[in-house]
Amino acid sequence: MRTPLVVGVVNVTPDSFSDGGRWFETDAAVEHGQALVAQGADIIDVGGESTRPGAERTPVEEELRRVLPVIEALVGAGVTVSVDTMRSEVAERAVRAGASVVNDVSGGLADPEMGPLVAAAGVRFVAMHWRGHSADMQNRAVYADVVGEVTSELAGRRDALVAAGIDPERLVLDPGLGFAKSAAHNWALLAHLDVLQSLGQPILVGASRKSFLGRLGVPEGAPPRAPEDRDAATAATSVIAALAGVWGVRVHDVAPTVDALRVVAVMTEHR
Ligand code: PMM
Repeated sequence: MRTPLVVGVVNVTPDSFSDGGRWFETDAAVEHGQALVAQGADIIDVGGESTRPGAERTPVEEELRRVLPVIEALVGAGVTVSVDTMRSEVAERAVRAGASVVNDVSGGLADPEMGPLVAAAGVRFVAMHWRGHSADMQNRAVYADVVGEVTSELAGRRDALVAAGIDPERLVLDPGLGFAKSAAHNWALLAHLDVLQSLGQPILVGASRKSFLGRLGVPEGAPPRAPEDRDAATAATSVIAALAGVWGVRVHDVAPTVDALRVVAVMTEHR
């Protein structure tokens, strides 16, 4: 069994739920990306648009202003960079700046130019399960069978993206925990990663600091744990994902996940 890659998150945004505002200045974002690499991240995912539930869109010029200098500096320092964007224009500029992965939470649905652009660029593409923009996505968290529906909707995305020219070997699928999903939906998807794995594509899991983890051990009606107090629970989800054989995990706090994955790797050697 291969240990999953660790994708470290750098949000260059004033308002992300998990780390909003902390890495909003270019220098702070670059330094943070390098710190995550020092902790063992394989890829740094740079995003300039918050997708927290209820979020409005960021203007494209502002998104470019946020992410491009951070990507350029990290690539210049030898870091493998992913750009977290739903816009083909941002993806194109990011790839020109040296990003080698495009991570699109809409899986190519928000911008019809995304599939062809990524196909032409020949970079890796992460297509996440998505049912609509963040402003009202939680209204779309309606499933009779969340695992079956997410799997078949991702299979549909794969077919469309491959038809647009993306190399299947470079196409990663992601169940999109927290996006048009309730806590119960997220748990069901984590419990059935084997079903997603049966699609035959590499799978990325992004559970890090999400609100379903913030409810753990908290009495009904009490406020959730702060996002930074969800990192041990996040590392536990990384273990679940590793045991399912996924391609990668996307996390904010890299060190605990790297350690947790070491545990899985050494344990597996003794099987
Ligand atoms: N989650 C967020 C943003 N981008 N990308 C992928 N591929 N998968 C995810 O689960 C995902 C994502 C949520 O916001 P955050 O950057 O604060 O974690």
